Amino acid sequence: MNANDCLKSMGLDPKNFEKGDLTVTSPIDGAVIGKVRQDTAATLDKKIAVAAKAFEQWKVTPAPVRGELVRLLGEQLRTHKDALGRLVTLENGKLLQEGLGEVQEMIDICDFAVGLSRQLYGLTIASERPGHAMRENWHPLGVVGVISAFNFPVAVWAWNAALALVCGDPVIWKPSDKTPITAIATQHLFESAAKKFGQAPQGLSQLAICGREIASAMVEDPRVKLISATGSTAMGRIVGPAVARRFGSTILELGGNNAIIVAPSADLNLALGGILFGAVGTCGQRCTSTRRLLVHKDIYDKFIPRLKKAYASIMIGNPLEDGVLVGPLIDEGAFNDMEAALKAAKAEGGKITGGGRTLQNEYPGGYYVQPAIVEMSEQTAIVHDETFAPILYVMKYKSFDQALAMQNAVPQGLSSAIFTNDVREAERFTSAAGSDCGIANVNIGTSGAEIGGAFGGEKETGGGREAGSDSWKAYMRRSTSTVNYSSDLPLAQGIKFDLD
Ligand code: UN1
Repeated sequence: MNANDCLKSMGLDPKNFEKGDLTVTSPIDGAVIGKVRQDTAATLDKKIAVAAKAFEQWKVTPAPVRGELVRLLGEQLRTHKDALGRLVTLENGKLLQEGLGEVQEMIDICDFAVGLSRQLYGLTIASERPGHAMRENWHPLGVVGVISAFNFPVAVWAWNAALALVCGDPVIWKPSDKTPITAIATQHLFESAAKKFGQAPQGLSQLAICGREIASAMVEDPRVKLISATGSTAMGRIVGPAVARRFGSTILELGGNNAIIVAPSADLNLALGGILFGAVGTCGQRCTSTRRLLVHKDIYDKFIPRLKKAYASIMIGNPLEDGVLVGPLIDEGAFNDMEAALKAAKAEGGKITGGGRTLQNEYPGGYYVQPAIVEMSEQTAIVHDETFAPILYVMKYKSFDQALAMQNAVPQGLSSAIFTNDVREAERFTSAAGSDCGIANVNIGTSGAEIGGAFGGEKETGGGREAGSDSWKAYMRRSTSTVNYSSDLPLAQGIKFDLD
């Protein structure tokens, strides 16, 4: 199945991808997949108005009815998992397994959201006044703007949209301009679900395909109550303050600089698997990718040669082919960033194994690289940066306290992991005195989180939480109601305010 076959099997006409002003190429070989039409400031403005109107109808549709639409969306995704997963691989370059996994994440969050549509619970609260009842109500918030990155071109939308829709909010989605075709396909599947559902207001889910300048209008528009943005910390520094200025709310899911600690008691086979999937999986282009490895000095000399050997045997190549574990980087810019980071690491004393471009004869238009291991004596300046490429900085530690301090000594705070069989280390790592990240794992790697947990991180990662647990609350507004069912009017705090 090529891209056109994928589109056709989902019910889209490939002819609609022939004339647009944005050309989309595949990272696999640089071939053009299609051309898509971009929004202008005027079309985006209209979409926001349509979404605001849709909100009026959607917010009073009962939540379990809203859930039925999301159930139908999940059904569409199940039916078209193969085609959409393959299209993700073609447009983004991740392995077919990972493309399918991404669509599975969409299905999973739809299932989660359907259940949630009957569980948008508020608290009842004990009132200090006699004959009074107090409770919290969760109400729909309004239009939600979703800004997503190329690396999870469809799943991130689903984490947001499935929750927003059951919470009563219309969604406008600005996908990465590197991956708009999978977004158009996803929107089409949503529209098929909405048609079956039959009661969705027009414009409940819309796409905004545009560059930064036009998207900034959505970020600044007070009709868009929540902006959920996934991308770099640099992007978050622009989006966060712009939304805050108008007192809108944000969910920011920004850069990570995720470390794995390998303790002396670790099961090294488990550690090896977790490190490989985390560091070279998705060609190091997950925000949860493993970027730092902290290995205890007593096992360093035994473990690092094993790791290097495993790296040397990894098959790099076309992500559609069986056996391949590392596909291409997204584009030349990503390759240049990797080269620059390796150059800086070398200048800062790093000892590099791997790195550099490969397969340029077979794929002159694709940027394939050898994943790199960089041994550093300490966490120098470059180790504090997130480079979206398969570079793993490896450092030695002497004591658990030192490992924890190193783990926490970077500006980002998304994911972290420890491989240990020492229960005291494991518990300390996940305790308040342990990892300062939004995700703290034991005996699994830093990447590949399930949707059931709240996903996101601290510090420069932005503090937002998406997907499971109670992340849904960010898509709703809370009102506290006190109802007096007595014949008196007692005041709180015992205040007397009588006329006589
Ligand atoms: C991302 O890279 O933006 O935990 C999200 C993971 C995936 C999500 C990554 N479930 O690796």
